[in-house]
Amino acid sequence: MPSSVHIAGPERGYAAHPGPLSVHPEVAEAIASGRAVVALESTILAHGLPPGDNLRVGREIEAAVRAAGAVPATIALLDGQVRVGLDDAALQRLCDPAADILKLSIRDVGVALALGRNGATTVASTSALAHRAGISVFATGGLGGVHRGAAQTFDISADLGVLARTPVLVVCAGVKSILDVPGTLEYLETLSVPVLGFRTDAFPGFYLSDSGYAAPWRVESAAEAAAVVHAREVLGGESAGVVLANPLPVDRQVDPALHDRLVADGLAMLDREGIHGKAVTPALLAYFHEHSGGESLRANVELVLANAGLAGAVAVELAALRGAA
Ligand code: PSU
Ligand code: MN
Repeated sequence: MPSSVHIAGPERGYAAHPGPLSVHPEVAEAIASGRAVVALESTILAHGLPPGDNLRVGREIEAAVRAAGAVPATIALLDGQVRVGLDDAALQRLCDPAADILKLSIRDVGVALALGRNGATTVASTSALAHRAGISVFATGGLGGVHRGAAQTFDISADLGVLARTPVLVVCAGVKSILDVPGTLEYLETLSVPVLGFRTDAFPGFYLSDSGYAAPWRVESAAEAAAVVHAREVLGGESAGVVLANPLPVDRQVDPALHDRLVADGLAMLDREGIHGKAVTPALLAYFHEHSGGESLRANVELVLANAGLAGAVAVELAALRGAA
């Protein structure tokens, strides 16, 4: 990768074995000088948004981070390297449905590297790799969570376990109501991951502004969210991340009646088709995009762009706080 440089991550084990982490020069420079950087996941591009829209949206997400004054670092596995910060050619490959891009959670990353496979990173793997590169703010659409029926299936997204041991702030629009929302909130409490509502007392439900469950904490500004991260750094001893849940404005959410119908039909489709494991989330998203007359896609794009902008603003505030400390 001539256009990238290798850097050693902040973890001692990693520094001893720099490995194939390839950080885009612009990103590496921003990290080294303490400027604001926002990590972005690539599963939303390769497996969450329909081909034809994903590339445009991927570029818009990066632009939203830049507009807020931060440097975007989309993370993916390409050509035997973990790439932190992508050029447009890499974004194009990720968004090409013919490119055989796998969905890689953190457990898959080493395997895919060894076997020479290309892949997109989930919230779990993006958070872990961002932390290793020295990035502490991350924007996505929706967090994975506890699935309905998890007591039988054990289907709980690895996103939650990684957040419990990775000090990264994840800006998301809550979790989709295809999940067990109260179960997810309970599990985040068990894992000691704080959850902040952004200017809301309600935990957002992705397509819906309000999931029907309360957010444990509320912050009013990007500065307050950054202050939370900074206070935890100063306090020390906390290895967990933070969830910053940013709702769609009520007048931009998906119509609740349409939403409830889609969720019921989508869950029935999974049952009918016998879909389970890591295929569940992409299959449901595709189902919604095909059966909502464009509404699920519109809402998904709006919320991810809003999250990218907010993450950029938080990263700017956090850089200022660290610089002032
Ligand atoms: N939510 C979305 N779009 C997505 C995802 C979540 O609205 O594309 C992706 C994220 O990458 C998340 C992953 O980490 O799905 C969760 O997958 P699973 O439920 O298999 O852990
Ligand atoms: Mn799962």
